[in-house]
Amino acid sequence: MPLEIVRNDITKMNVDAIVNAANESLLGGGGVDGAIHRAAGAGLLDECRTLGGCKTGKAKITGGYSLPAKYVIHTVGPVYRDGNHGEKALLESCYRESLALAKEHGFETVAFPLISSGIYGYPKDRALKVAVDVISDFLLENDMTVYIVIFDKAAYRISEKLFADIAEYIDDNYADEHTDHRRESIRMKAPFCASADAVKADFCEYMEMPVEAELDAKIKQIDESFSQMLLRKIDEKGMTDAQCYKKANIDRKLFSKIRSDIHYKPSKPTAIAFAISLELSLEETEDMLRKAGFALSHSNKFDIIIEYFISRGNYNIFEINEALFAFDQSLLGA
Ligand code: AR6
Repeated sequence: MPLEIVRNDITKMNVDAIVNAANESLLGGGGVDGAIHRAAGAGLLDECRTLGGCKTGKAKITGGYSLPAKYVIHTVGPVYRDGNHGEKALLESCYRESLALAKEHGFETVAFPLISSGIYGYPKDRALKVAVDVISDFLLENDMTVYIVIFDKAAYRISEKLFADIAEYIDDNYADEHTDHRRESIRMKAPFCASADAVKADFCEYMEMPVEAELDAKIKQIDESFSQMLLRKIDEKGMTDAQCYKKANIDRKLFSKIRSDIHYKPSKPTAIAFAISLELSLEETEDMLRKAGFALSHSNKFDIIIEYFISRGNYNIFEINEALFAFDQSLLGA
């Protein structure tokens, strides 16, 4: 998955490069900087001494020494004062410059801490938003797997308002299986109906379609697999394949597999990620999920959160993932 938010100690990440939230001297400090220097060993400080420091918003690279990561990209975040001193632009620049260095070195995997969000005081929710926005923009144009590493759960909070809103939506819907009473009554009637035609007519009246047209449409859909529906929808939406899988936060290899195997059965989070990327309505999402053998259920928090976002027309996969993470659910994507 191109962007993953994980809870971990960044010094344990086995990636091409981890990013260090350093200070302008590049000679070590507290927080994540201290942890990285301790885990890397003295060789890291020796190399840092040769770099001549680093300006706020810029980035420099060293080896990883005893870390599992091969390299360390050191960047210097802004000290947060009140948000009116160019802090956001500088923080964006840290992510951009670090990603540019990673790209220049041909890295495939990079892990970031939430820069500036500790000792430098940048509010964590806003620091996370900056990270997600800049990294997702970068991933629209580049192939790389980027991790945002969250050290402690408290560091990762969606806004109180959104959290409360989703919590209320879950409360209202959890385990309260949605029942369409009309559909239910048709189902109930069927066993007692003398004539099959009556049931069919009732069904078609419900669907407000002529019987033959309805049946025709249904039969045509029988043979359409998940993969075929996905490709059809990409065309209908006028998207390119790359736009679709990148927006879905799915990597190219997985997309190629789905494209070349019409019977491919994706995982549920993958199927939902495509529905979000294609901005499908709730009904279309359910249809697409059915083709992969899944459904959205009100007995499941994950599903309710997805429904919450789709029904509000919010298709920002990174925001959805933030909310899923906040509610301890698995994230969307491959
Ligand atoms: N793994 C992942 N994240 C971590 C880890 C870890 N091992 N340790 C802390 N964090 P900070 P800053 C998180 O203070 O705000 C240093 O002294 C932490 O919870 O490390 O950019 C430098 O030398 C927080 O969310 O960096 C500078 O002087 C995030 O990493 C100054 O601190 C960043 O917190 C930089 O301050």
